[in-house]
Amino acid sequence: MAQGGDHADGAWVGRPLKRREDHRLLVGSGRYVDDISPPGCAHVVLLRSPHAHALIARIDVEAARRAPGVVAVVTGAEVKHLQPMPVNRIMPDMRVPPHPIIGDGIVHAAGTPVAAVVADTVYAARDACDLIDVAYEPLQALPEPEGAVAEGAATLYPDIAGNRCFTRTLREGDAARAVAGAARTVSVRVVQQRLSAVAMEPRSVLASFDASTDELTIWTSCQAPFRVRGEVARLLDLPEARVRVIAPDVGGGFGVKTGPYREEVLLGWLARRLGQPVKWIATRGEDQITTNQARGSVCEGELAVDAEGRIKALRAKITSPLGASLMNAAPGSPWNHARLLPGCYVVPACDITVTGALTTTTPVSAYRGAGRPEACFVIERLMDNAARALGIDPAEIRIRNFIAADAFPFKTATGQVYDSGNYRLALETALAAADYEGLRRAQAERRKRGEIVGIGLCSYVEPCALGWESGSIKVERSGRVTAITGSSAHGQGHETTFAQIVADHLGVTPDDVVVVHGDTRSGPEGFGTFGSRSVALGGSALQKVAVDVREKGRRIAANMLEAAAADVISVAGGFQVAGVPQRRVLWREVAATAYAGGHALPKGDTPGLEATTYFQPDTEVWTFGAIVCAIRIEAETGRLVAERLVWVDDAGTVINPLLAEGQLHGSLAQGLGQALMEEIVYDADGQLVTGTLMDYAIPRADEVPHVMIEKTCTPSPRNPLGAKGVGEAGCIGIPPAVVNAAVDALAHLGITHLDMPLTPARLWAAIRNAKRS
Ligand code: MCN
Repeated sequence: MAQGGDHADGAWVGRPLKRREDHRLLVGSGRYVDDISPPGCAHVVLLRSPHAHALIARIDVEAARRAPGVVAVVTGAEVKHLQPMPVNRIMPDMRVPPHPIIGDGIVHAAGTPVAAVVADTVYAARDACDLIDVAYEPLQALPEPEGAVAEGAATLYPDIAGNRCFTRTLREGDAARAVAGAARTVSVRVVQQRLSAVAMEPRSVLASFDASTDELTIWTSCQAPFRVRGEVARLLDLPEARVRVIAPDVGGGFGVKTGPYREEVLLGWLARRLGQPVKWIATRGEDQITTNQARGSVCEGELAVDAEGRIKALRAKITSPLGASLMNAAPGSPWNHARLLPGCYVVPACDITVTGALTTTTPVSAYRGAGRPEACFVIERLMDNAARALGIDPAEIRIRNFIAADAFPFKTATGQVYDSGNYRLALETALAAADYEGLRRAQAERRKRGEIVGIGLCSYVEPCALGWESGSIKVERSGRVTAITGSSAHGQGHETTFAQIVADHLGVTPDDVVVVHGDTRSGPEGFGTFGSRSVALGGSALQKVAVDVREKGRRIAANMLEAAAADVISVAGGFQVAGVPQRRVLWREVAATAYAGGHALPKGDTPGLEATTYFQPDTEVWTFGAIVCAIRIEAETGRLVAERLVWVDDAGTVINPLLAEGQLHGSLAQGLGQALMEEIVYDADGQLVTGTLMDYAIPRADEVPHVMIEKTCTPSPRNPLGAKGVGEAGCIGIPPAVVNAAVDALAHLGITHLDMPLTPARLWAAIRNAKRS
């Protein structure tokens, strides 16, 4: 029996369709939170602490309450009865500091709200904020993670000893013994700079309460509306059925908008209490100081190898900043940092400890990569150091240590189960495309002429698709299809990608499929979009449920055609009796029968033509890839120029190559931003020095180099599509490739390590200091 979804000639999966989402965004018809203004909407401005760590000795809001246009002024005392903000306690024995909706009595980070002003206009609310009189008694700030957990550091929370939120150790084999018996050990100390995501749309929330239905609706610029709904309902003690969360068009999330954030809870509370809609739109500066930052860890890594460069053991001590209050996903990045350290390699023994440090700063949590970039950076720097120590080519040492293509599923020393991979093929494909040998010859020549040129490699893994996702499909009376996903796209193009998947399995075209997402009212419970999970999980859920609906359609069609279901095949637009094209019914005819119900239905089938499913694989899927990066550094200015960038990314089955490549370009820009220019800086008092885009540099289009993208395809056995994720690869692979290239360029000066960002000033100083010594 031929199955639908076998429409080999008309297969939509694999086609580089342009995003159907783009037109409305490009012509300015996008609808973001700030575009929505219900009648009577008031505006919320939050007064935020200028101090990193301070007692609030007194707060007087009376003058603000009397100011023109002011509807209400709320302090921490009025909302302290609310349940605490959530955190995903994935680490054992986590000690969780308070995370109040509004600071009350004490603040632990600059930017913590101490009062909320609600007024008719945003200007009136801002003016009223100026009338609030707060007396602070500053306390010691601890912005850096190592300082926060150092012996004798001030205690930030009385019941959290040493400011340690958690410490977790991952051990396999006898790493100490392996190190003692190794031919060489190399080490590296990596200080990952803290980063900001800088989404084009700052965080924004609008809340409205309908007293007649007792229903709270929240529009929020977020990536996971179901999570926000669940937590807002819990914190405000409302049934989830009475809370609706909508993520309209979202102007970028990059992991930092998974939430929930305190503003979502506060606005929900205010809307209900005041009985009028309320809106809060973060200013750029407010976004920079309140939206979770990322990275920031310090890692001491050590790799032991034998005389041929084979890895014997890996040891690491990681200290990760978490900020003053924990975002829901806060422990996720440190955990990824630790568990992903073995990367693409066979590591027989490991001893890895990760500590989460509470710091008097903005929360530190997930941002594109979320621990994957930190882990990859450490192991890839160590591989280069080991190659240099033994005089082995960096490509060769990687090849000697890769997990073999026939060793999957493979369990790493940290207990992770990789699904499929061919790391050697990816690296060799990249080396060939880059003409690695030619590059090395040219490097030797150019060096003779005094040029500073280097070549950097990186091999990476990208775990994706943690958890589950839902999918729901309904064939309408017209024969058109509604597909509802629990994922919540904010730039990835799911409306296009998912339509391709559904079209293939129902025998319709993507134009026949309307993809709905981002509204908790519209479908089954969902998870959201982050961790490069949506295609492998959400796409697979829709694939599975499309097959369920198609099979019901086949049974109804068979009944209508008076044929056995086994003789009916799915064809473009509907079904036919195999080998008899004139005996055919269209989806709209099948749907008409399904919704008519009664005797026209096959025995045992119920009316309707829709289904819902949830998809959860046994383990994550592991995308992988390799990068070759050739750079030059201008000696006079320290400017690093990427001359050749070749990248192989293997995400298994790719649904839409155009969009997948777009994802690589986006994450390349952000990875390059980390490598070359981005850095969140706090001074010793915990003041954010890089609070504006005048101080926090992000790459512009003309600073992103051309990249040659090549592919290998190693499908995942963990989902029916064979798909893995692509969303974060550049943030993972680009920084170590660039830094390895820079160190390669400067090794002859005795430079063995460089911390990011590789700004012209930093490189220029490194070259000058090396020449002096
Ligand atoms: N894709 C594909 N075939 C695959 C995998 C992906 O065709 N095998 C394509 C699809 O078009 C899909 C897109 O790539 O829509 C991304 O798919 P996936 O890798 O599953 O990732 P998610 O959709 O779950 O997106 C999350 C990921 C992450 S973690 C961050 S952070 C990120 C990113 O996506 N943030 C983004 N890309 C972003 N893109 C934009 N424009 N804005 C963000 O905030």
